[in-house]
Amino acid sequence: MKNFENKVNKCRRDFDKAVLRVKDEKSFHELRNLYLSRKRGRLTLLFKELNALKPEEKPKAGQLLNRLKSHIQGKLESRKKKYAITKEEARKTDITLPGRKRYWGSPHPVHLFQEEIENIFLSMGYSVEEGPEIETDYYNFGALNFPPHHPARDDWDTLYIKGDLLLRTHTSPVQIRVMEKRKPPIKIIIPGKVYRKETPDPTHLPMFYQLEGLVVDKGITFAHLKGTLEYFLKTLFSENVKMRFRPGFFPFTEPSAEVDIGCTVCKAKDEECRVCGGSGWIEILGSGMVDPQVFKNVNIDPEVYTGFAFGLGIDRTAMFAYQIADMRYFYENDLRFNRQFFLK
Ligand code: FA5
Repeated sequence: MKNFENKVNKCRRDFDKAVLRVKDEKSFHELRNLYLSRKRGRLTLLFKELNALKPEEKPKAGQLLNRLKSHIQGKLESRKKKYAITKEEARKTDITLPGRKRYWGSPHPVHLFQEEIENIFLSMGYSVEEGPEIETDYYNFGALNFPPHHPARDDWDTLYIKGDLLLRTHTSPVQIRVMEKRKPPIKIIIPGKVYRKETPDPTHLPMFYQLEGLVVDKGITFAHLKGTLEYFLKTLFSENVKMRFRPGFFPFTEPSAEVDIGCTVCKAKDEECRVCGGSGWIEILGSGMVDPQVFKNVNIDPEVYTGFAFGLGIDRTAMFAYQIADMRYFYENDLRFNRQFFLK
């Protein structure tokens, strides 16, 4: 009996090793025949040996063989499933398909547009300045001639942080910061993020980008302002861009003007245009001659120097340049939208 038990155990060990090599239908059938074939299978032969055992040994030996048989059948079955799955996966993989393209990161469309604008001004000899997004009441309002409680502040309502700290509502405070440090001639642009208490709609955002311009020197006139903006808009859009200066009010410029361009979305043809409201015009910037009081606030003599300034909405202008009907698309982070600009 001991001898028989040893043979059963060896058969099991041999099978366990061999079954790991079953990888396809052919090796499966070969192993199955080797162990379970009705005539010469190793298990069949062991069953035949039962006859040679003593009658009292037969029940235990029979049990051992039956256990080995279900072990072999079970393992063969699970092996079959495994290679069948592998085979199925191999069938599903189409190696002739083109590889998946990975997209590289890219600057945001508004930033790309900002660079385009900066390049035009750099070519005119301007330099780039920056300032903080968290400002004091003095730089955002006071030094720019907004007295406390003046109604002009209402249009620039923002988030107040603590004490007199607030999120800046425009890039104009950087004019003050630069003029405090540098004396004329000054010829700068100031791009940056600004914040306002606004309900988002197709042409308004609570966070957007502005680009400020400031030129201060002896003999600067409104004609310089007009010529500069005309050159800039023609270079950015086209020779045929329609533009108009409209009287406006800013506490820090006098006289002040707002600049509109002809609506590029409806081309003044849609009375219900969501962008221009049917007027055919859209405002893209505010501008004017630096108010003498602002010069006094930074110790520049207004009897000697004059200057002009302007503040352009970058997102708003990008919207018209790309003919996008809603500025909010820029910030929805929909890659299908953003990728259109990566290709440019
Ligand atoms: C100003 O912010 C002034 N600081 C501009 C200025 C600078 C005037 C220097 C004179 C001298 P205004 O609030 O109009 O002005 O904003 C300027 C431009 O920012 C607008 O013409 C528009 O293009 C853009 N803008 C204003 N509000 C929003 C908004 N909520 N969402 C997106 N763009 C806006």
